[in-house]
Amino acid sequence: MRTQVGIVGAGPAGLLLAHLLRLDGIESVILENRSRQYVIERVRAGLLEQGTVDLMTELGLADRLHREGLVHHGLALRFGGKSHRIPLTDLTGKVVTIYGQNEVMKDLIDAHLDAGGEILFEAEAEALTNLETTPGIRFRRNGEETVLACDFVAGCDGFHGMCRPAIPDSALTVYDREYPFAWIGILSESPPVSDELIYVHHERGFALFTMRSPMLSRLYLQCTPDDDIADWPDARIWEELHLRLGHVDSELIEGNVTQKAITPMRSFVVAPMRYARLFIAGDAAHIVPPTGAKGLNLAAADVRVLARAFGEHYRHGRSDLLDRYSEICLRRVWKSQRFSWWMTSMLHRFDDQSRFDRQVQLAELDYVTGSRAAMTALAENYVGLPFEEL
Ligand code: RFL
Ligand code: PHB
Repeated sequence: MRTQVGIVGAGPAGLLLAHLLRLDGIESVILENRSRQYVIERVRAGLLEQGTVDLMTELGLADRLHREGLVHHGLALRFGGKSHRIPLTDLTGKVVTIYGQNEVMKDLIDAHLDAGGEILFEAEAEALTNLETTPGIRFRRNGEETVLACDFVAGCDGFHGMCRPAIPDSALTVYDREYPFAWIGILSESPPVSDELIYVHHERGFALFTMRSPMLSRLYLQCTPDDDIADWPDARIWEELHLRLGHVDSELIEGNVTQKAITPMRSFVVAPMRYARLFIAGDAAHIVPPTGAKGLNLAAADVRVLARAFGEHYRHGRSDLLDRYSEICLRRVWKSQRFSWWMTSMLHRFDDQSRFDRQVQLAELDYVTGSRAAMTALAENYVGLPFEEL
């Protein structure tokens, strides 16, 4: 088996890359260890930057996204029992769109298969071979081992994948930060409490009120990293959501909870995002805490650069952009890291916080919601910084 670019992982990074390459006349094969059903049903991100929506539109993949996505022009930061609106569009001229990652996955998978693209589901990549010369990906499918030979490997296999660990430790620098909290996330069959997202800073802990559709709410609560989901029956979650939200104009309606999970929080980067003929992208190379809604958007920004670099290589025989891939991506990655860390630090409860630190945190919230300059800084990061010039 042979292709030009062997892609490990059919998440947003792997699939967007495959589409970009196909449109540029470059062959790829995607290996995905999970089933198609599993990949489509996995509930994760929900907020797309305008640049991500524009990329999907350019690729001709955004018909349903434009029909069903919810366009947002602002968000609320809520603390001290009051909501403060950040008018994202007034401040930046841009919008963000709520459209579930699982819907993005459905659209990308359907369109890629319709166009004759190759995705092997339930095919687990086990080892990468000859990365310096003639790469291969050894994978197992239906109990059989096969090698996919390729010119390059794109490691799009997420944080727990096998591509990053295939790079010798001595060739990578790891930057890591863990937070002393996690999020419980639920999906509830009930209308959202507000048309716009509400990020809540509360002494009981952070909460986020977001949505998937006018009839489906997505809700998050700060919890501890060692919390057990079994200790969070629905009634306890709703009680906490009510307490942290406090009194707002419309009522928080409780619905049937269809999904419930705990997500740990970390910030993580490896550099460089390349080793020989292996290029890593998306969560395989970096993780952000979800408070800034950047993970999927960063994955899209990485593969936009990577696809362009492969295009230059195959069309003009030039490797300049491949050589600069990591450096170009990491500039955006670090700005997203900074923003996600900042939002996380400003909005969460820290148990070991000193009285001084607590007052500084409150002053930060007061400043961010009171100064046009500070609101603009938040807004331009939130809607997404411009793509890098290539
Ligand atoms: P993914 O999505 O993890 O996909 C990797 C794929 O690789 C497969 N795989 C393998 N396949 C073959 N062989 C192997 N050995 C393999 N090992 C792994 C996996 O099965 C999987 O299909 O990585 P990718 O493509 O880099 O995409 C990253 C995004 O999924 C992630 O950053 C976002 O979900 C993060 N995120 C958010 N991002 C946003 O931009 N906006 C948001 O609003 C947002 N909210 C969130 C989030 C993530 C969350 N969780 C659950 C972590 C909210 C939450 C709660
Ligand atoms: C979501 O809708 O799931 C979502 C939105 C914004 C975030 C994180 C998650 O910051």
